[in-house]
Amino acid sequence: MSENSLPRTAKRLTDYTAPAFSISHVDLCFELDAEATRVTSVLQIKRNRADVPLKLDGQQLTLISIALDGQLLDTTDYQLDADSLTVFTVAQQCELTIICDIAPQHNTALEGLYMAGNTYCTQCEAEGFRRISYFPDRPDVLAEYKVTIKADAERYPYLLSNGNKVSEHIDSDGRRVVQWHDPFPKPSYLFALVAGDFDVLTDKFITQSGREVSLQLFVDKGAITKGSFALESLKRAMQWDEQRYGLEYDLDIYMVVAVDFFNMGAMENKGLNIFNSKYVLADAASATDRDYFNIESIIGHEYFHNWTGNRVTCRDWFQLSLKEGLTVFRDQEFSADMGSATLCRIDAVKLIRTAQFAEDASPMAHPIRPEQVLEMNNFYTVTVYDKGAEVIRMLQTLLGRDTFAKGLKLYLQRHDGQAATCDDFLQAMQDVAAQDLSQFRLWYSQSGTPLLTAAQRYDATRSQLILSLAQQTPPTADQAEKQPLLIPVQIELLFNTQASQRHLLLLNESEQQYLFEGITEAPVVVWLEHFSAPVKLAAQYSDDDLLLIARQATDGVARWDAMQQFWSRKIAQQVTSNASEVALPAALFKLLQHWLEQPGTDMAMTAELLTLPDFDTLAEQYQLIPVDKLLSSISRFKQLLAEQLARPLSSCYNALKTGPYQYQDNDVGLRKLRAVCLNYLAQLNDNQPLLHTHYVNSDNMTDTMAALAAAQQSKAAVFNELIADFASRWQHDALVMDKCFALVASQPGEQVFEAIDTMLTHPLFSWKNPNRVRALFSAFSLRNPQQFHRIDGKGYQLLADTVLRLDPLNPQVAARLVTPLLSWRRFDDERQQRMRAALQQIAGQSSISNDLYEKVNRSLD
Ligand code: B3K
Ligand code: ZN
Repeated sequence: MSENSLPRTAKRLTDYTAPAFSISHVDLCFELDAEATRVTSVLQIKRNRADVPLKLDGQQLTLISIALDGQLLDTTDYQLDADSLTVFTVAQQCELTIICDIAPQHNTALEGLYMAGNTYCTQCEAEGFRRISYFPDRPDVLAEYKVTIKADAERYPYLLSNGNKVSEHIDSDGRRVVQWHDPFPKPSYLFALVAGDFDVLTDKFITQSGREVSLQLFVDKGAITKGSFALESLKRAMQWDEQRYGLEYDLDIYMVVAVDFFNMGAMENKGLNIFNSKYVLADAASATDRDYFNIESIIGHEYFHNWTGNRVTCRDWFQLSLKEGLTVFRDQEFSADMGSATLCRIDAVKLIRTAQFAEDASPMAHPIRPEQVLEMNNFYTVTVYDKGAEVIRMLQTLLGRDTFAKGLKLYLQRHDGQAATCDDFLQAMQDVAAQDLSQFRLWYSQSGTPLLTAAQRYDATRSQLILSLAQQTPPTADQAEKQPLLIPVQIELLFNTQASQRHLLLLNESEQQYLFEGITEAPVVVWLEHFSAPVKLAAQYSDDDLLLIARQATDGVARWDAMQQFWSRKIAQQVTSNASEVALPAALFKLLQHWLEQPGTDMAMTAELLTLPDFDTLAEQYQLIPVDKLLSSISRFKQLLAEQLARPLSSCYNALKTGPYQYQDNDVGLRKLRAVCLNYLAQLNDNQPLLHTHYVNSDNMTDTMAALAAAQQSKAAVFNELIADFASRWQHDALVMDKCFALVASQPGEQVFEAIDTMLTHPLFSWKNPNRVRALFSAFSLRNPQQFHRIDGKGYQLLADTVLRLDPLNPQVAARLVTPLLSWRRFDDERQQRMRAALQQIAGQSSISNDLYEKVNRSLD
């Protein structure tokens, strides 16, 4: 927490200077105590620059003593302020010993060392280590760590840190004392410590070079059976990285700990990953297919960081996408290889089209390598992560898979053990590809979503096809001027004969034309196949063209996308048509019916083809979002489909049966398609008993959630009955109660406000637990457009009150929650006024965190 009176100056990428001091070794000793943990830190320091004092970062630390080469310093030798400790005179080389106390029990921000229930754990990325001890807390200071942990032996059977365990004994005070050593130099953000009592799941992995790695998964007592999927996923990830990129794990032990209080998904600390328990624990009864998918993907993500992030880390935090964009790309490729590649890609595209496009259009717009940051935690964004992954994907498309893999190898070899930059990465790619990537580099520095305009002209007499592409990136809040980018545009030409051609077009100017000879009929062009670039597309398609692509395109993503475009157009027509009802072509119903009657082998894909775009996807096509008209148009078309297709929906639903629950591709697809059918059928009044039956007959959480979600969206009376049963059945399981909280908070009716109030009194709800807070309030603000965007502003007010209540406890979570309010300029006057009032109420508080300050101020500027 900073006072408003403190200077709040953003850091800039251009101000980077190399560290004035390096630290070769860190020796840390922790004497754990909830109220006063004593941290002794011995640093071996080397000066890199003359004439500068030694300035260390530190926050919320109680300094006990400092000694330089064994000599205690007195207060005239150093200066202490709220964020740093400066030692005036330091030799070329020295040993600095700092003792301070911290209070994990009172650390509700969940940064640094804190208590997750009875477990001590840490979160140091980005700048949490400075809450543990005074240190140059920046990613380009890499040191070798030795860690000693002392704690009550009975209450803390497991004392964990990075690297390999060196020794363990009980001392004369009955304390367990464990020592760890991590041989790989690392920045402070990768430091980790965990102390607690757990159930442990163990296994081993033999690497491709024959080394044995011990795998250990630590979970809450009693949860051991829920850990096996995560552990199996880890082994799959280890094997995949060896096969795809030849990358092998490097320590003798790999530990994963699941904790119940965590600000995000997980953290890749060297050799000791710490996970939000939501992304570790799973069984059929309590986890959905989506939960299983997420666990595998996040376990993979954190594992892949061992090379892309840990062995080669970031020089400064502006380079975050160097490790995150790349590692998201790697986890996406892993998930694609483990299950349905098309579905994975569709998921990624949905995220870009909703959250990332929205971020580009918001006051927080930034390039994947931001240039100016006040609070680093605000930049762990969908732009840095997911657009960053799209940029890496484009590079792979441009260079080809093999050259890209070689480039990655060269980058890792060249920079192993170093803190690198995005430019270093691109340089390695450029060196292997012998291709000039200077224009491609703009993707790193330019924010915003390019708009691609595509057109075609066919000349039958010459058998020529001329394709034209134009690009234009609208100005963003952070950058007015934009330049043309290098955009890979994959296309497929579909001919009546069912023949097709695929090409890769490179667009590097504002406008370009491409000539194809020997084309004997006018094709339908599938533009931007597989979403080959993170751009918006304007192409002149007829309804028939889109339905043809949806039927015939080779790429599943393109087929799904054609249906999305079809619906976006119909909904846009409905939005502008005032009272008259936009008709749907008979060919559409025929096609949908065909899919329902013959869902094929990839049923998850069929489910996607049958699903309308959601509110957020549609909203990104408007500068000024027509909230009410969008909602009513979506709902009208959904109702129409349910009525017109009632019979095939019902037959399809009845024909789909699975055996006992398994997380396996075919079954996942089948459950997904059944859920889509159920969702439509729930729109029809005489189908209410079906929801009940689906719920009662379910032997797994996926089907249970399908019934609850369908009941909730259809405003069925049965929802109240089912959710009450669900809440009572799972009242003791916090992770499942999160699903209940989210369903309650996203119900479209106005009773939601009272329902949220009631949930706040639930014994498992806690303002201190980010999962609980997000389950209720992110679900409300992100998945309940009807009530969040109420014209009377009650939804905005609820969010503002929540954010203000949370900020003193956990600024990081508060700042994430506030996001939907920031885009107030994109709504009608009345909503604008109310959203702005909510933001002003937040900005007007005498003391708000830097996290919140940066976002709210950028928005009100
Ligand atoms: N690197 C962490 C994220 C840390 C977020 C700090 N606010 C998890 C990940 O991306 O793997
Ligand atoms: Zn990551």
